[in-house]
Amino acid sequence: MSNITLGILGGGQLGSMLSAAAKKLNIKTIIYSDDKDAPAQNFCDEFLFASYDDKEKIYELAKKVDVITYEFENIPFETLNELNKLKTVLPKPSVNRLIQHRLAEKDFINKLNIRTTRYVHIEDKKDLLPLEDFLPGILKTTTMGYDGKGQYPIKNIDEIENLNIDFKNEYILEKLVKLKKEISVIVTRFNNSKYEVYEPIENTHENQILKHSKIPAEISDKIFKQSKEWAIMISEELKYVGTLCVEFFIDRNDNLYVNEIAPRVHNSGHLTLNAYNISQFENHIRAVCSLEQIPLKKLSNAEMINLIGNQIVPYRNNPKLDDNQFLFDYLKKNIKEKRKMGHLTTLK
Ligand code: AIR
Repeated sequence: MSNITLGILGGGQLGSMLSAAAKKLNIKTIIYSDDKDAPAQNFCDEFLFASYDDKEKIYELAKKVDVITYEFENIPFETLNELNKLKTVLPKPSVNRLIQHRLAEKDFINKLNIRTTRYVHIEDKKDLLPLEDFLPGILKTTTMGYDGKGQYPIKNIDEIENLNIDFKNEYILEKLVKLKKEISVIVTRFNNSKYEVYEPIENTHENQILKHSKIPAEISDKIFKQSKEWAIMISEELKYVGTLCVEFFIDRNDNLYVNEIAPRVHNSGHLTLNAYNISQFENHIRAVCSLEQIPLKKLSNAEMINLIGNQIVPYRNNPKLDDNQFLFDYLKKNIKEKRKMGHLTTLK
């Protein structure tokens, strides 16, 4: 019986699945969220509802736990940094600060000689005008975006005139690659520079939200090897502890590009719950709590579909599942358009 208590900042579905994995390892979890309806309160041992800048509550959390992690990169850096003075926060807060900022993140990746899309920093609408060469592209806020939030596709120069966005934020403009497909690689790095890497996962998106993931990805041997190598390089350079996901583009000439890094467990890795001996969630818990590292074993091919918005409803009412199907309802109170409400994994 372990007597570790883990604090988790953020209370969405990722927090739920982390809590469930921790429970299996006899680790207690305290979820801290600024959403009073946070679904992870259904899975944790204790729930603290407070804003992320509530100093008193943050101290209360620190007092109660042995180690702290987070499930959402939009947790303010100052909160993580304050907490890290009191108890160990893993992955370390500086990782989050780097990756929270798209420009810093991309500069970091390029310094490792790893290819990204072409990008420029945009502070004002007029910065866009000479950048026809970067179109079609996507304008993205440098901070605080996820699931397509804060992202604006721009097809051609005429569209710039009609852009109705707030330049109080900073942006980057990324040139689109001639996309063949998207994959992700999930890696868990342990304290001693050891790794467990999952095989590349092939992903499809709808309206900039992940819709479908599958293993094996239909990719060349070159891409299979390179994507895993780059994910390991990135996690090593960050001295990362925990589970991390690298999202990649593959272009029509079979070139690989890093799209972005998620410093956390990732939606594309939900199929690892059923397709591997150890899921991305369990590996994250093992790494941040310094538990034993167990070699990964793939048990099955798999595919996962996200249930977005109303798509959860028929599954809630009358789920007819086959033996090889696993339904996860995130138990979110309010169904909203574009909101991830659950997922269904099918083993193949
Ligand atoms: N999440 C974190 N980064 C990207 C995503 N999708 C997960 C986290 C977070 C939840 O989505 O688990 O807490 C927020 O979901 P929602 O539906 O409340 O916006």
